[in-house]
Amino acid sequence: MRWLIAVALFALVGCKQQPSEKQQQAAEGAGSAAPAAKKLVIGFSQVGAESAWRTAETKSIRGEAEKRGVELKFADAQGKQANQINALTSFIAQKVDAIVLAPVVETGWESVLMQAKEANIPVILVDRGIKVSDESLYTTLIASDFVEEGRMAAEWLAKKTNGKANIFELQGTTGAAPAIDRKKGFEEALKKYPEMVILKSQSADFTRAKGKEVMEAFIKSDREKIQAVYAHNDDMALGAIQALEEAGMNPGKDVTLISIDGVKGAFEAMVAGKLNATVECNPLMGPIVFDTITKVKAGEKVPKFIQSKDQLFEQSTAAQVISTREY
Ligand code: GYE
Repeated sequence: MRWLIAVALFALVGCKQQPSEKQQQAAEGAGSAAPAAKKLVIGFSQVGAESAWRTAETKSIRGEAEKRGVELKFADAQGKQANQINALTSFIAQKVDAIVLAPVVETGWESVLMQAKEANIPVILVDRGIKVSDESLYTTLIASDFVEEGRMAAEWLAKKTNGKANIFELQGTTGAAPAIDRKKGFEEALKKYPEMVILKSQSADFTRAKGKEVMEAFIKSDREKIQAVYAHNDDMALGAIQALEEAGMNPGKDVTLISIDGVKGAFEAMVAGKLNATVECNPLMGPIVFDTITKVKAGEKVPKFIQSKDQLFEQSTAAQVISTREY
């Protein structure tokens, strides 16, 4: 009987605890009832919910926090930097263990990040970079190379149109890193192709509704000239497709469209023959974000830029890969 109890007890303890937890508790509790490991408390200031990409990112970070037993304080800024600054100020006052910030725009962060630094709270930037005079104001940036995405889009479009096209560009949110850099990379790569011309370029704020609205204006003023559309994200391209169809035009055929993100809706539009290509920008950041925070909290050094890998997808393979898409 006694050995049975011993085996049962051993099994219980063995199942419930991972070795690292056991060691930690032994170190903390030395002998008597060991206190539970301290729960990490993280503040996450998110841009908003402007695109399918962003809701996928939110879901990934929230899901991973839950999986790891991390307490996540989530603040949706509804596209406003002022709301993000308020959220950060409040996270600092609450003495969170780390801050995750997806900054809506590049500039204007110095003062609030200074407060975080003084409070010794590491700041992990996700998906968008910032411009600060002192790089030590944030710990690391986990994101894609947007300039490279822009270049990939331009090269693909030049090839598709034999180096000759009137392009209409839908830009992301004014002042946001992905809008600035996706434009920069695209223009840089187009320099090699003198007959690839951007005729109009306007912000549509990364949303489907604005993408449709701006495209409607382009159609009104330049209907006969529109040969290609470059949208800084899929949602705006999907809005543009709607506008083109409503105007009796043929997106994907008379007008070549390329965008960035690689969301499910883009793959559906490619399968339907209405979008020609998309450059993937991976939003599934949860695992890498919390791995990084764990390292930082353990005093390990992490790189200043942790780059996500991007890949271009075209209509021709969309039907094959759509079922494997996770967002
Ligand atoms: O491409 C767009 C979103 O910052 C990389 O923001 C992100 C961009 C993404 O709204 O859809």
